Amino acid sequence: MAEILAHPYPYPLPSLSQVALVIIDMQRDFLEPGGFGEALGNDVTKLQAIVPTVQALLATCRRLGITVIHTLECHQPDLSDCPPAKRERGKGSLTIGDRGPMGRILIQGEPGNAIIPELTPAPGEIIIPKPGKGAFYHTTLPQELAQRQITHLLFTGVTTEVCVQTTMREANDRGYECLLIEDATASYFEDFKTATLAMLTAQGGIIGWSAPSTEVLAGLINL
Ligand code: TIU
Repeated sequence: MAEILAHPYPYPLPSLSQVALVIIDMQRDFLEPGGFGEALGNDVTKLQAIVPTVQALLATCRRLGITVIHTLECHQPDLSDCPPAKRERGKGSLTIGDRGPMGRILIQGEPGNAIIPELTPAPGEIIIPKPGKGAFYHTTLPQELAQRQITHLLFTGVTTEVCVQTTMREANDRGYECLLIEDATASYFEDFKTATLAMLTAQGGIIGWSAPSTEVLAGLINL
């Protein structure tokens, strides 16, 4: 069986049709000034370094015909899917639903809620709007994966310790073989990224694997 050289040990790869590239929340709201990330007090420029790596992975997965899934953290304009607890959290100057320079913060369809132009989904790629941090909560992701008999998920995106980690844990509990691509995920806090990679892969890969994008690309191309 083909594999990816990964941590803590090689990640077995089945047929390409059972693999999906999952790109978590690469939205203007998190990567550009004036969105949700900045409203929470973060330096959003920290996330931009991974964009070329995610682009390279996306290009290869498209060429190989691997399923691509984009997620979007967002809420309905009437906020009916936003728990008051989430809206009140953070106590920033702007919160979810408020109008900022890129439109209403974290609201579906607003300019700031869009995926960054470098990673715009292609026709046929799966787009999963999600009201929570995890992509399995109140979404159609479980059905999309089941329909395609996907068993292996390669994770990228932001932020490592919030939406990426939550989704990878949800996926692991549902029996998916999960690998986090080390240089294709970013946090506003470098030490949180380091800690997340360590805790997900500890104890023999208690939640899953991690690997650099070079090894992921080599594994996929050899499949
Ligand atoms: N604040 C933070 O680090 N992340 C989020 O709110 N959402 C995602 O990670 N997408």
